[in-house]
Amino acid sequence: MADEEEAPVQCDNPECNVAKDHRCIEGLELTTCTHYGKALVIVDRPKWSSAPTPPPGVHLPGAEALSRTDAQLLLRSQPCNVIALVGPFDSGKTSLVAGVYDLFQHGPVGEFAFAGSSTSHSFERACHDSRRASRRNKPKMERTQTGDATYFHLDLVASGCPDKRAALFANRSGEEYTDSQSEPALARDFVELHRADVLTILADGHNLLDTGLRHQVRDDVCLTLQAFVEAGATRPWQRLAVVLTKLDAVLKDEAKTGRTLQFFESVLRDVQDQFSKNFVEIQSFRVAASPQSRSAARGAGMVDLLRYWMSAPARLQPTKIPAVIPVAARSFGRLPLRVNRHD
Ligand SMILES: Nc1nc2c(ncn2[C@@H]2O[C@H](COP(=O)(O)OP(=O)(O)OP(=O)(O)O)[C@@H](O)[C@H]2O)c(=O)[nH]1
Ligand SMILES: [Mg+2]
Repeated sequence: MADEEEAPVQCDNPECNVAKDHRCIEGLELTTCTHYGKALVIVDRPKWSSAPTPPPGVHLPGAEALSRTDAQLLLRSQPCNVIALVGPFDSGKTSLVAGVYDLFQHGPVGEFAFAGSSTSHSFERACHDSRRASRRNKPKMERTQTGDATYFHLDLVASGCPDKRAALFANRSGEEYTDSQSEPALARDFVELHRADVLTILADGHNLLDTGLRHQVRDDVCLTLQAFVEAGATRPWQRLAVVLTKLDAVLKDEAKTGRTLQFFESVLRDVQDQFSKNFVEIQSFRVAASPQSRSAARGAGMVDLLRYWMSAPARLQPTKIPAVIPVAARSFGRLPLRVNRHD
């Protein structure tokens, strides 16, 4: 009877082929995967025809930061690396995203060339306040509003590679990440973490200079990661980047530079000790995305970071499955095979 037919295998992750191969794309047991068993929801872009009266003039596509739904559509349409930027308020997340876009204004960055963006208005707005055209004496960045993460999109082409690959940067207000330290369950709703290829956690270089505040920086990094792990928001195939921001401030205060960098290295060691088993790779970087002095060049350290962000996603690399050799029921079948060697 129709009622007794087996329910179809389904998963709300569009990249997962569990219906065909019965294997979770994230390498999890089907019973523990949070996507398994949920129906795939296909969300259509709104069409002009559904609007009551289209506004007059030429209709150009929007170029604002993407919502979660638009980011999902982009993920389905092309190869993409997702980069989640995590750090407390003022640690430099938005400046880092704007800094990457700004680097491409002068041509290719390392082996990567710019190949387009669907969020150029938001990039431009984020860059404006740190440019001379804003007529500010000091670069200033608007604080990111609380609420769902928004996504900045860049298409890049690596030299020697014919196809473009997108970078999708998830940007969220720092307060929300800080709140998750005391309430890890909040991190379950940070969807950008679940799909991130590179989780990027920021350590504010300016605060690392201060002997009182630097311990808070260490706690912010370790407690935030601990909360994400407890909430099940990380994946074992993810890479982790631990990034010291505002390198110019650290280099400017020469008397404190050495000890500040040493302290950052000790934060990195703590992260490696506690979280090596949770990530496929952990690397550290030192960057100046929006320097306020000449002690570091604009974009210092960011080429290496961009290379790490765009490295081949580990989630797509085949994992070793231990071979299980069935034990034969009959003694004859358990005799070792004799292999003829022709040396
Ligand atoms: N000296 C220096 N200051 C920087 C650098 N990058 C960012 N800043 C400053 O740090 C402040 C905070 O930067 P944001 O990028 O807004 O920080 P955020 O992490 O996005 O902050 P929230 O959106 O509030 O969570 C701004 O005033 C920036 O100008 C840098 O490389 N050097
Ligand atoms: Mg911000």
